Amino acid sequence: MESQRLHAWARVLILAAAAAAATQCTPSRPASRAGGAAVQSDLAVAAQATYVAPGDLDQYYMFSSGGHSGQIYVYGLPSMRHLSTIPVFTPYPATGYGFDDDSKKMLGELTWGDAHHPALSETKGDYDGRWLFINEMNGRIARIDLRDFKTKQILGPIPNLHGNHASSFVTPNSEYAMMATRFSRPVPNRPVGVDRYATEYKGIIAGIKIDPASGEMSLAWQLLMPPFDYDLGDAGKNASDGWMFFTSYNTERATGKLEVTASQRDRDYIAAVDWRAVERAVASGAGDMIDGVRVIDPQKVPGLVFLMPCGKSPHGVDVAPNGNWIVGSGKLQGVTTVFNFEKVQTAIKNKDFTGEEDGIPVLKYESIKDAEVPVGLGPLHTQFGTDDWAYTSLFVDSAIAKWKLGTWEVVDKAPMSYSIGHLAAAEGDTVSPDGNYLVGLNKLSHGRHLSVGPSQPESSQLLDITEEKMKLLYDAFTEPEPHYAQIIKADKVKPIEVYPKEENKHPLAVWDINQAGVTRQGNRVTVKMVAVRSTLTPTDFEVAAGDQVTVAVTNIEQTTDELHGFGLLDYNINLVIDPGETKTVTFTAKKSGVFAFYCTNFCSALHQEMQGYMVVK
Ligand code: K7E
Ligand code: CUA
Repeated sequence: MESQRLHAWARVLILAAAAAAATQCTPSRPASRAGGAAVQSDLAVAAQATYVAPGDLDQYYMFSSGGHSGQIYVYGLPSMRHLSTIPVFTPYPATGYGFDDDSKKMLGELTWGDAHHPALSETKGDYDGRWLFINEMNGRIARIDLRDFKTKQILGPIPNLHGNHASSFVTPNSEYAMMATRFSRPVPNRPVGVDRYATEYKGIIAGIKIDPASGEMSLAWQLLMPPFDYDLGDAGKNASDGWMFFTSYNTERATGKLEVTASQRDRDYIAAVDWRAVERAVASGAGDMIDGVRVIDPQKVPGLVFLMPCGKSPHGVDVAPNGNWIVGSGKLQGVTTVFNFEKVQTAIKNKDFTGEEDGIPVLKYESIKDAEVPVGLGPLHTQFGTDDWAYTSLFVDSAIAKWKLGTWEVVDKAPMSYSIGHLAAAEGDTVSPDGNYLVGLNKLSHGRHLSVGPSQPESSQLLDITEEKMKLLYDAFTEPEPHYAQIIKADKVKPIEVYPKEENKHPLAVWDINQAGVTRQGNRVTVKMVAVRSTLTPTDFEVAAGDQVTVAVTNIEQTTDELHGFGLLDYNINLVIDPGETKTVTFTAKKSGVFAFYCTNFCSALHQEMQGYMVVK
């Protein structure tokens, strides 16, 4: 009882502190007693600002990386409701992902992926609502079609590049998504001792070409880089369109206890890549084929990559909407550094270099820097709002700093609970951010939700950024593991409600129950099945033990939300078929006997009758 009262009191204090901080410049100032009424009305305002009444819809979609859950979580803003889970790198029985032939093939041998950075497709630097890309540490990148919110392609693991963290940043007209190595290793991969890391291990930056019509990704080229740990990236836009920026740490080229050995230098680098120049070099036949990929060594083709010194162990690099400012956050510094792209170009032209790394020129820091903004401790990532406002997450300070591009003045801080990593602003990576909302994606949450045991629920915090002071509106549970998210205006996304019958070109589709049935060729059996309320036709079928069986289920419904499932017991088979869709599953009938199949998605009053048998003789 005593501890419960204490707990409640602690919560009041935390809320009061958060509300107070929203109206004070100094974070975490405890509210005075006299402030109680003000706190109360602040909370009421916050509650109203996030309340989406029954029947109303949210204004924004937020696509949130699920980290090593391998999935993407879709939230609505401002309600912060979790609307949907898009399985990408991990099987997900709820949608049958990873069970049917196509998605199983797409996942390959890996049943997990550590996803980090979703990137919406762009046209002229604006989110266009067509596709969503996301990277994964096992050297893969995926494309989700926002027409149906389904994963359509997983490219990789691609050769040479190991630990794909600095990805999937998309260029302003979706020409490319990018990839870069976190864990350098020998290229091509071979067993070379770690003692030869500094000279024989290499990093890779890869350009993943995106087909402008279909979104299909292909590996276009790779750059051979010094063995640094490439961490994050952002594409140039407007003034810097055609360039790509990647942060790196461990420019010490150290091994072992990196927390010590890779924190020696005061500055690491941002690699600036002129990707149009890389394209020209590729077109002229530069580079060598390594493991089937065209790899260019910048040592042999000068002018493709330049290194911008950035303070210490930088994490995020973020290009401002005008494209001229490049913000690099040194996580072991108290400042975030703003570079000026025009100055970068001048320094390149004047060969204003202070050295080189494996033949790549290092630009003179003083010549390319515009400002060191004293944002606070542990700056990680920066997002942008309207009117040149910038917002930087501070992991160590556990806060967000609001500051102004151009004047470099820090005007506000909002405490985060706790230890913010990424942050996402509405349309925040575009050439014209919306302002309105900012979401802090926190790494820890201790005490912000009901306890569910040692693994605490993760927390995201929604802020109103329309006014001078940032205002905390809402704490939302976030599916782990939060990394980056992007927020797009809801009306830019135009999802379909059913797959139109005329678009279904699946060779095994059947739209008439009279055409459903079993055909056999040798020991290959094909079952064409129709799913419609409330029967799976054929209702039973026979095969022989050892047969290779393909069941193709077509859901012939053209009604919204009328999904059917096909669960086959004891065979680990679980399909979910959307209206108008055909899915197949192929298996060997190893076990003999009688096995029930049934619809797993509740579809009608007679859903429970939607069942049948497979007899294996
Ligand atoms: Cu983008 Cu979380 Cu992979 Cu920063 S990382 S926090
Ligand atoms: Cu079909 Cu339940």
